Amino acid sequence: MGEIMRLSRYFMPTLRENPAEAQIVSHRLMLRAGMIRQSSAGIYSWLPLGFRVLKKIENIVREEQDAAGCQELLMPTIQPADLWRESGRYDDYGKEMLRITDRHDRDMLFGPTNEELITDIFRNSVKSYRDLPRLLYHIQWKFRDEVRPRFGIMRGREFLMKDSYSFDLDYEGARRAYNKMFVAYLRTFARMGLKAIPMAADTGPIGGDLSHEFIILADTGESEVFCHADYLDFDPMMSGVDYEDDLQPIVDEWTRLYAATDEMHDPVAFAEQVPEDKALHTRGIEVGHIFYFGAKYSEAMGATVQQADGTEVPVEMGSYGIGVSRLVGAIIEASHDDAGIIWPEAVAPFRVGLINLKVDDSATRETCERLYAELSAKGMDVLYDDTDVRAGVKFATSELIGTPWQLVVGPRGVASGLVELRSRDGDVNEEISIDAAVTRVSG
Ligand code: 5CA
Repeated sequence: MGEIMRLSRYFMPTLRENPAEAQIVSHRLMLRAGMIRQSSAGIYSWLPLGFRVLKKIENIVREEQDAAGCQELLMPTIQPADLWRESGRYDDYGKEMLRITDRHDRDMLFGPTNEELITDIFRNSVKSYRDLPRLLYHIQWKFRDEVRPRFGIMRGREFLMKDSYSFDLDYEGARRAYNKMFVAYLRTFARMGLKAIPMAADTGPIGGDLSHEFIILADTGESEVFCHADYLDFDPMMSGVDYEDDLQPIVDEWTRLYAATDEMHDPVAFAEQVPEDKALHTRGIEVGHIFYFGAKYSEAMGATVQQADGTEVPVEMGSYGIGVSRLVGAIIEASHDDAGIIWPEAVAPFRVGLINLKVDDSATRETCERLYAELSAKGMDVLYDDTDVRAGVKFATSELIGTPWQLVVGPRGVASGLVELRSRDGDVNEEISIDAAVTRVSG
């Protein structure tokens, strides 16, 4: 067993009062739980508790990208302006791009996205159709000098994105890559306890003619959305999905019903296709966005491959983004109550909050340490509240930070071999033997 994660020594600066600057619940709770601190407008530090959640989300994204056959690499945050001059986006991007000059007076920029850089890597090393398809991704910080950074990390200026890029010989290949990402996204968000609905979307500065945004329904979301309510009953995990199969039927099923963001909304089609009692007109949070844009970048930047007959063609491309840091806020928007965050188990910073009600009692302390050791041995993340404060304060902190399980240990229970087990969602609240408790929370 490693070092015990003791709350008395853990850097988690919680706040009792609601911070005045936070307009939405996720921002309020992230500040109050000591997950993040703002360093300047739209730029945040991730404190230990927030960082744990960010890493868990990042890992789920990574596992699902890998499962879909996407390969991870890492591109830099700072890019040369010349690549963006080639694609024509250096001027198009306007004030949203953070422009930097190095000591040799070369124009650089902090990447808002990576289409140009990955196209440059590709064109320098891939020359033949035999080397296709390729599907690559990285998870890297981006910078967009947003006019109105707001809602904490939900619309930041610096934010963590997973971005994938596909390279194929023809439209059919590009469509296969698009479908792989479409299915991987459904699974990724479902694993985090989210219901993300793919919606027909505008392509904006990325460009192209086929695009879906993955949207979590939430009143505080920035996007206005219109969709068929039956999507909420679909099964996004699709266990047993084989990425080598034709995924078009799955994508067709998920795009059969009406779902569109504001920019793509067609009121006539919506009224025709969706019965009134199924029509959802609400708001949502965009957690992912996928694009097919064909030869937009490959043509401009000369990323061509030789075909079997010897002729050269620009590769067909798509790009696929997930807002990794935004997801932390989106999950909180979707899962909280008045007392605090209710983490889905897969992304919880700690699975168990172990609460010692009487820190100066040796039997209670020994029971806590034994529980800590047994849970850790089973691979459970445990935060041990060994602070010397009132029980009410401990419960409030525990509910604020939202660990899925709480194990409450006090001298009276310990004397009869019992601890109290509570689940954060309120479903479980019982006295249970110490051994049963370990099995129960690690099951
Ligand atoms: N190159 C494409 C796909 S890789 C791209 O940049 N797409 S994007 O602009 O839609 O961004 C991808 C995802 O990043 C979005 O779906 C959103 O979840 C997240 N995102 C975008 N802007 C911000 C921001 N200012 N703060 C936090 N997350 C953001």
